[in-house]
Amino acid sequence: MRIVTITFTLFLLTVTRQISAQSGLSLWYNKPAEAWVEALPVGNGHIGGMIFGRVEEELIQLNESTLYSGGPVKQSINPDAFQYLAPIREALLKEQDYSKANELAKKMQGYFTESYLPLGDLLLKQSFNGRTPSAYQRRLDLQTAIATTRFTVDGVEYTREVFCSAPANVMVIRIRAGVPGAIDLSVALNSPLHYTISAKANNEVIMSGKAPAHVDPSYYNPKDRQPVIYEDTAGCNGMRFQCRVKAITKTGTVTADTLGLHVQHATELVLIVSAATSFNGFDKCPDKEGKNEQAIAAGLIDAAAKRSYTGLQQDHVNDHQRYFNRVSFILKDTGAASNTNSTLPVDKRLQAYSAGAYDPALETLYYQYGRYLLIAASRPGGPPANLQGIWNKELRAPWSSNYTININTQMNYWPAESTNLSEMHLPLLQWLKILSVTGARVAREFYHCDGWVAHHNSDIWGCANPVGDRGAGDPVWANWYMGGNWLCQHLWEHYAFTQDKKFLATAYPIMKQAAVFTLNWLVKDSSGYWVTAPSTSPENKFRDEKGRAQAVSVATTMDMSIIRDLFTNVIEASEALNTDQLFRNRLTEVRKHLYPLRKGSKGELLEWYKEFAETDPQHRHVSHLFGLHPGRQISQHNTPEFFEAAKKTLEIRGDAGTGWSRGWKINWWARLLDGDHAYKLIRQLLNYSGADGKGGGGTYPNLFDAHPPFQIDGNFAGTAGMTEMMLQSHLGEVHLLPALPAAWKEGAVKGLKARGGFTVDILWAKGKLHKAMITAAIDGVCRIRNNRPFVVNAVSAKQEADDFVLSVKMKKGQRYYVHPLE
Ligand code: FUC
Repeated sequence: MRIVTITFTLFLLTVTRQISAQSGLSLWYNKPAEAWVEALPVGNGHIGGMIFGRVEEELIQLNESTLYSGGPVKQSINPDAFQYLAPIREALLKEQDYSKANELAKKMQGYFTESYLPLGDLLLKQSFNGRTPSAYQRRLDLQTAIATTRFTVDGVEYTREVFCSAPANVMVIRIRAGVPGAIDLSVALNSPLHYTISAKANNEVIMSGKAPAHVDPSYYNPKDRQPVIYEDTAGCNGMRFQCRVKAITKTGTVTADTLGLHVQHATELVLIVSAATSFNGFDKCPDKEGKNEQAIAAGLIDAAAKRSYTGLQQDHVNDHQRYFNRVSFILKDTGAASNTNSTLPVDKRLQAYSAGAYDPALETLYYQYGRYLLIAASRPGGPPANLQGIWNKELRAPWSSNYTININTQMNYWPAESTNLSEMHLPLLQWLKILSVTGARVAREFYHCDGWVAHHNSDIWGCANPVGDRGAGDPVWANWYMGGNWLCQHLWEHYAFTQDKKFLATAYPIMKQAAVFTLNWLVKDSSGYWVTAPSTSPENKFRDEKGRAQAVSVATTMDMSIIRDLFTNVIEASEALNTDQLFRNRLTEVRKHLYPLRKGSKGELLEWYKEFAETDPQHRHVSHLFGLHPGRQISQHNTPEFFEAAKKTLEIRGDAGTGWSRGWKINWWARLLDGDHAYKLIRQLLNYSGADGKGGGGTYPNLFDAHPPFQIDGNFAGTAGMTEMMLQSHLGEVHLLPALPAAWKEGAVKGLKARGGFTVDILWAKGKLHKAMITAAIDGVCRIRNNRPFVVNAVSAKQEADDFVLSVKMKKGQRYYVHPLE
């Protein structure tokens, strides 16, 4: 017992020391990246870089977060769509003719979204005449957001550091040699888009280019059609872009020409990279009405060049740490002393973990990587993180690297609030304003409805129509009407966590107008319930009575769950703002008669209006569990029957799936309060996919999420899910350690956020709460829940079923300690 206490006290001391500066947070390798998914990402929400760490020909693949094909969404693209709405409803509600409904749905489609594009490659050629370097290491330090490559050739140590500064809005590269004058190097730029290279003075190289006016998705290849079109003579040509690199060295010489920069005899060299596009908002043609990208790129580089490297680096580190250091998460390594995992390069470590090795520090590294990636990909003022965050090398990226809003975009932002990165949520919330404008046009044009609607895909232009090139899309994904409604949850969540009423007042009209559309969209079925028709369950099919696979039906569980969630959030928002009582009453009334959740014959939650047979019982989407997560309709105490049904559904679906599907399952199992099963899914998510993705869903060598292919959402779902295991707050309570797995025996987390404006630190030992500290952002009541008896300010919690619960009146800014009663 004494030994345990001493060990734990030591652990606490370590925690206190480490928690403010969590150590070991880096990804390192002992060889350069060959594949893109081995390269290391840096970013400032605007510029993204994938660093390969190669010796003689270093490659940094570049992105600029606004660089998309196309221009503002076109209007009146399918004025005929509306005429199919009544027939499709008739086919569904009267005839139950799902095949007919499917064909009609196709007639109600618009155009595909545009594509997120790569900016180009930055190449650093430094010849060592093929000599083998020694002491090679490349590393990404998550705490400083600096990537370093280090190696020695002929006794000379070379160091390359790269970071993307948000304050200076540039990428900065410093190359150093251990021996004076040892750096001879050239810098080149190229791009898969149209571009030209020019040189300015003697030390700057400029790549100026043009994005295509349209790029088709990679899965859409009709005959007689160019997938990439540069000239749109009738409409709007694509955006211009520019990337500049300036070399600064005190010791060496630099010349510049159309091949790039040529540096000789330098001891230390700093390269500053700026990038800009002519993107000027969702409603302006980036060609005719574009911004002056040249002036922007030149201005940024000139401003940065006036600063010292140390000054730029210090500003960058301070800025990054202001966000990153808000949360620490450590797990005590209770494994054998011979555990050497942390001395292995990360890819090897992941392989060992994937084969079953115990490595809690890899789990916390993965956790913090999710937070690192969100800080790097999503910054206020910029666009939201897309399917690949901001990192994409392909002209026709998988699924256009767009916003897929039937799960993926939302998933990107699940950790934003709970892991104390609320500011990083803002790009999504700001973009919703745009989507509500384009979505209002679509609601009117396609359905003659008020309010606004968005379907399953969008982009920087706010595409809101059902995609499919007017009939070529499969309704199983294209004709889904809940994208906007679901995204509105993020507006509410931002308020729920921050309690920022000013924000809520600006968000409320967007939420309300989504509800207005929905009130227009709902119809009554024969039993008097409000239902949606047409309706799909992303991206799954059922078998109709004749055994045919079908997608389009009535009132899928996801539709009804999202609508219930939206209405609840709008009702609560109108209460918080003390506004709109009549509208609130209307929503409350309609909510009572929404088609309800139902159980199937296996005890599972039904996905469709009827108990249809499923075509793919292990399908990656489990959309009907929306009410369990990210919704709040299903819970152990409020809806025990559906709580059990949700569990059954997940058991039937199984634990396999694409990266993001596994990530969502962590969150679901956490909400089912089953920490061990959630932990099993962490292991599934951290399954080593290999650089080629052949290992299946999971994680690439650079810890990027593997669908496969790469899709960043799973990283964020992983971080969010681990947080849900330690802290939940969606039911109006701060639930401490709701789903702690046996594998996380002792640990500590600091700086998490809970709804209601609370900041929470938790320490646990032997799988039980040891101590927690809660601070409130506003005066108010905090209802605390834990599965063990506890006290706060000498008041004991009361037992409620298996748990203990206590409501504590809190004063803004004061600390409240939760102690277990032994
Ligand atoms: C949805 C998913 C796919 C993929 C794509 C981007 O279509 O069903 O698995 O994640 O989005």
